[in-house]
Formats: sequence, structure tokens, C-alpha cells
Amino acid sequence: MLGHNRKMSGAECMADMLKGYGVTHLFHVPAVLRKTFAVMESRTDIKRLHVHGEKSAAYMADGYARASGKPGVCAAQVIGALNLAAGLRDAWLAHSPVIALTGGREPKSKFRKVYQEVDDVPAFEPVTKFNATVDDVARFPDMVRQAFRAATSGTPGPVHLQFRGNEGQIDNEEAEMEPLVEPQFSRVPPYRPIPDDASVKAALDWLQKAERPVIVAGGGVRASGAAPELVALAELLQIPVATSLNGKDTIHGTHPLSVGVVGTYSRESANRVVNQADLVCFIGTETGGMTTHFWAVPKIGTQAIQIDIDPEAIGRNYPLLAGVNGDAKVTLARMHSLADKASAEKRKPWVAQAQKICKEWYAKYNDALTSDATPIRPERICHELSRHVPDNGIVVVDTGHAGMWMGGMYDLTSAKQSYMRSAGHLGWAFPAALGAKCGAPERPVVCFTGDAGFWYHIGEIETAARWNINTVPVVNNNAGGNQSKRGFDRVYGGEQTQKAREMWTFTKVNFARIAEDMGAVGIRVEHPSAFPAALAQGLAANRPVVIDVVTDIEVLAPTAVT
Ligand SMILES: Cc1ncc(C[n+]2csc(CCOP(=O)(O)OP(=O)(O)O)c2C)c(N)n1
Ligand SMILES: [Mg+2]
Repeated sequence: MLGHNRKMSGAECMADMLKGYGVTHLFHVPAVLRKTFAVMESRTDIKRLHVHGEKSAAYMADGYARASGKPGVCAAQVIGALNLAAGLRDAWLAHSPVIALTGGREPKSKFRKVYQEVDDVPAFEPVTKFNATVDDVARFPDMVRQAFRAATSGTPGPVHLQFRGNEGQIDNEEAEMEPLVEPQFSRVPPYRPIPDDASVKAALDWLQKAERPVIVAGGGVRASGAAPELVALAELLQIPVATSLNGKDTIHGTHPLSVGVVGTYSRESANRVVNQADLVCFIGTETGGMTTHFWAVPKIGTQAIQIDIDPEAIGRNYPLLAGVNGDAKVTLARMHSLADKASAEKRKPWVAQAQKICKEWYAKYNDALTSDATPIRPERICHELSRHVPDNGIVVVDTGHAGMWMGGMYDLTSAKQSYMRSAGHLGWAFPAALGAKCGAPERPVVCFTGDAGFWYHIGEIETAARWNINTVPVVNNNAGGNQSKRGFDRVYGGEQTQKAREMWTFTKVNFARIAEDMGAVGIRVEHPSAFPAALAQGLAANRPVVIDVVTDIEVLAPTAVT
């Protein structure tokens, strides 16, 4: 209650506030805010997960946030702070609300060569929306509130609070405080800004006049929870929908208007449809390099309209006929209510053309998707995942080839499924999947990663076993980082030397065996026909699992078409 201050420690205040904001898990490497962690035990049910590196703590918080829509919280003492900052970079790129807590310097001893100390604050600046220090214990309530407010509002993103003392010992101190919580900021989105009606009508007018329009839906649609409104508008007006990689779950892949992920880690059909469109409607996408294949899909000059919650994003990369500033869900619902259904008729040939392009894609890749080859082709894993990921499953995907394979070849088959992807960092997916499971414990979580990606945070198998976080990582194990093959061939003038392979190949390792040793269920798959049963076993295990799939190191993912 406002104005009811009482004497309490920073630790008590922090524990009460995190509980009040609905935080259920905190990912950390000790020792930071020790008193807070101790007090949490008696005042809250928050799980305090000691994980195997600050970067994976940040990735877990990120996965938790993307799966639940609630801010994920991670923490590190002063020496681990920059490891934590490194882990915020993916959350920053993906606009994921992560709150990072670190220990920091004491005014009375800074610049005196304190053990382990540097000035960490500047390093958080490029990866946070709000980067602040808490130097007086009486500031706990308003700074924690500001952290949640900044993380969740507008375009969401990471924040950093540095607490005085290398371990944030300021939490031992007392002051007159009120641990006031604003539940509105405990999840994304806290506000739904309503767009100016004139701008909505102008955009809708262009959309309805177009004969070959396409929608490109991004992570902003996902953050807004606007997938149902997106699909409803597309159906009403008969408009094909492509997505960014971050927005892949805003329309499921088997929907008749879905054309796939557009851009660089993409599906050929999406790029072809977008490049044949006479108008592109961008919704909740930054129109960044990845989604537009470096502004080649669509080409600059294509007629475009754009809807975004961030006014600065509107028109950044494509000159626009119309821009709409507002929340995706309310904007799409408003467009739906104003739409002229009769205008859909003239787009029938265009929808048929888009569907033909999609069919051509399936025909072209059918052999690879259903291949019985051993070592296994990654396309076959994607195909089996499309067939067997449960109806309410969350799929968490790493970057590089993993992003290309799954972005292009995997289909969500239900509106209840979710898809989360690394925004660029190799090794993100496995810890993020563990965080996702913590954030959505009732949903099955499957992770797709390469072996190079899996090596990064392999120690987290032990965390999964210790906390019984039953995700099902599927490791596309080709004993190398073979996305590098193409690049090295190029710099060697066509074909690299045999010796060059030492730069991107590894020892052949059985991850299933390693998983067993760490207390998880390990399943090794050497033939594609065994994969469905392995996945079913993994999903039913009710224990942490690792599915190690032996795949072909020579197979490369298709590159983007323009
Ligand atoms: C932090 C980081 N470092 C480096 C890279 C560059 N990179 C992208 S993919 C890749 C190799 C991936 O290997 P693996 O996970 O085994 O997948 P594969 O290509 O073999 O399918 C590398 C090094 C990156 N994306 N992120
Ligand atoms: Mg590999």
C-alpha cells in the first residue's frame, strides 16, 4: 500500500518485491545479494538456481522471459558481471525482458585496486534499456520498480541494476521502505497503445487496394500476443503471411496463408512471395538485415506500410506509404473491424500463386526431408520434429545452421506451439530451453542445437539433472561447426585444404553417454527411423534428456534466394 513505509533490510524488500512481481526462478552464480537469497527462502518460493556460468544464467533468464512473457532475472557478483553482460546481448537483440543484478563498487574503496574489480557499468550500456546503480538502500523500491517498468514497456529489453558492494552487500542495510509492486509490469506488454484511427485507415486502404500484398510479421507480434488477430486479418482479407525468424510462431507453418520465414535464415517460398508482392505490410519487425536478407527481400522501393509500437522503427529501412504507431494486437483488431471483406476476392489468384510457390518448395525438399540416409540428414530431423512436437510444445533453436535448418525446414503445426530462436549467439539455445521450461513448466520444451552450440554450456546438463528440468535437447551432432565449411571453401578459392578442416571439426563424441554420466537420460540416434521413438521417449521421460543425433557433416543448409 502506498505510503506505508516500514523499517526493513534491502534483502527483505528485494525478496518481497521479486515475489510480488511473480518471479519464480532466479538464475545466478554466487555470490551476489547473499542476504537477499537467504531471506528469499523464508519469505518466498522463488527457486534459486546456481548454474555453471553467468552467460548461461543470462540465457536461462532470457528463455524464461520469452516462454512466459514475464521478466527473467539473473545475477552475478562483481567478477562475473561482464560474463553476465555478454549473455544479455542476445536478449537485447531479441527484445527480451531480462533483469540482470550484479554487485558493484564501494565508494570508499574504488580506485584502490580492489580484488576482482573493474567499472562494469559501461559494458552493460550497449545491451540494456536501463543501466543503473543502487547506492543507497532506500532506493531499492523505486529502482526495482523502474527495472520492471523498463524491461517490459514499449519495445521490451534487458535492464541492469548494480548493487553497491562487490557482492551487493548493500542488501544488508536497513531503511524505511515500502516494497510496492506494480503488477502491470510483471509481464509483457504492460500497455497497449491505441493507434491514431486516421493512420489505421490509411494503412488499411493501401492494404485493401493491393492485389499482391504480403504481411511480414515479427517478434513484436509475438510480444503483443497478437497472433490470433494477425491470422484473423490475413484470413479476412486473404493476404499471405511471411514471418521473421523471431516471429515464426505468429502463424503456424501448415496454415494455408503461411509462406514461411523470410530473409536470410529462411524458406525459399517466403522470399519468392515477398519479392513478387506489390505491397509489403511489416508488423512488429525491425526490418533488419536478417529478416530482409540485407534489404534485398523485399527490394528497397517496394511499396510498404509498417505497424510498430516503437515510432522510431517505422520507416527506418523502407520508405513507407503509411505508418501506424501502436500495439500490434489492438492495431490488428482495429484493422479487422474496419476491413472491407469484399476486397479479398481480387486476391484469390495471388493466394493461389503463393500456395503454388509453397508446394514447389515442399516438392523440391521432399527427398531431403524424408531421406533415410545415414549419417542422418538434418532436414529429416526437422521433418520429424514438424510431425512429432506436441501440440503445446515450445521449440528453442540455436543459431548458425540450426537457425537455417529449423527456420527454413521446420513447420509449427498448431497455433498453440511456440518457437524461440537465438538472435545470433551460438550456444544460446540449450540454456535458454532450460529457462523456457522453468518459465512454462506445464509445456513440453524441445531444443534444436548443433554440437558446437551444445558444447558451449554442456555443464548445464548437470543443472538440468539437479533441478529436474526436463527439456529435450536434440543435438544435430556432426562433430564440427560445419556452417563454417562454406566460408572456408570461399577463402581458399573454391575448395579448402584437408588441413583447413582442423579449424571447424571436432572429436567425435557421444553426448548421450555424457548426459547419462551427469544424471540425465541419454539417447543416441544413428538411423533416422529411430528418431520418432527417441523423441517420444524423451518427451515421456519426465527427466532431463539429451538426444544425440549422428548427422552428415557434408550437408549444408540452402542459402537465401533473392
Ligand atoms: C557467439 C558466437 N560465436 C561464433 C559464431 C559463428 N558461428 C555460427 S555457426 C558456427 C558453427 C556452428 O556449429 P554447430 O553448432 O555444430 O552447427 P553445424 O553448423 O555443425 O550444424 C559458428 C562458429 C556465432 N554465431 N556465435
Ligand atoms: Mg556441428
